[in-house]
Amino acid sequence: MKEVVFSGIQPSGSLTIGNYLGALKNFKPLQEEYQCIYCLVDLHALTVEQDPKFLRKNTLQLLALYLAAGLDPYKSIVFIQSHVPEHSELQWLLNTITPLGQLQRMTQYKSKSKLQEENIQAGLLNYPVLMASDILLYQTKYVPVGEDQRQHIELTRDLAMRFNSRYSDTFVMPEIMTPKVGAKVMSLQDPTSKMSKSDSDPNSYILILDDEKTILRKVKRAVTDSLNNFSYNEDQIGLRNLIDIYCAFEEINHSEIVSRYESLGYGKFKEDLAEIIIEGLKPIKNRYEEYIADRSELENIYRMGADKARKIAYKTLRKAYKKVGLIPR
Ligand code: AQP
Repeated sequence: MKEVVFSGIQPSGSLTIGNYLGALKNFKPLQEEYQCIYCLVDLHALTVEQDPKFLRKNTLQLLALYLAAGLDPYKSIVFIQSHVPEHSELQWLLNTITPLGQLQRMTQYKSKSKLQEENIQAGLLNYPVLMASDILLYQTKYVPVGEDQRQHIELTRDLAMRFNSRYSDTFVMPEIMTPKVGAKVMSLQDPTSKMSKSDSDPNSYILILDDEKTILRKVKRAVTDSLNNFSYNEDQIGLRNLIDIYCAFEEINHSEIVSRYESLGYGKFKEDLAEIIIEGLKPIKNRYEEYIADRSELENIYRMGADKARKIAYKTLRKAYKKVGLIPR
């Protein structure tokens, strides 16, 4: 029996290179060694207001990107979260053992609730419990995600531990799996905050599907500093972020980049970086165009994925229901 890897991405917009380097890029190589389950977490996207038309479009776009990034729907299970109702059902059980205070301390809740300060929705607070349910339903061992999800994985572990110790062993204890570089790509306009697909400033992020000119323009506009000192350090966080992006695309060490560009300067570095991003994304973009054009194939894939996912999810849910004293259906 292979160990299980589970991860998901929200169709809350078009994917950034942050989503790519922190998560998507790392999905494909795991398929050989593990039973991989990759979800399109559409219910999570509802924690902020979505235009229904765009949500549908973004969900199919995300599926096409998963496939373009090399996910094989016959090796991995690829499905849409809302097609497997067990996710919401297990969430309810987990809600009953989740302390409110722990949810209120979540960094992502604190930052996103600022954007809806007048009218904070309960779904935003509860989102990490749904994420715990996503992970625990599949007896997941590893969760490949970006660094911003660490706190949510910790909560998932706490809930698994609480449930297991109250009702006996039910869930596998999951572990976070983050990439060595690219685990936290920062905004190009404000390198103190992370790059996000829902940022209101499009210059703060690069999308996987951005065209070449746009990528070059965004990289050139990226905030650096006026020190004119090409080095990798804590005081030059804008430059450091760009070097990290370079390292993640090229899979080389930052000291190699510093020695390559210390005499060439910021301008040449930015030009080359844009080129590296463009080249790195090109194969995915090309394959994406093929997948997105075949709507019926996308439908076959997500239906097949949901059928497989439901079989596993139902088994776990049934076990959890029995343990807490619910009469099996
Ligand atoms: N800036 C980032 N650097 C590295 N990894 C990142 N991830 C997100 N941003 C970065 C990783 O991408 C995966 C999918 O994330 P998500 O869509 O489920 O939610 P998110 O973390 O909230 O991503 P965004 O882009 O910030 O979306 P919005 O703006 O909708 O909230 C996760 O593995 C995440 O760690």
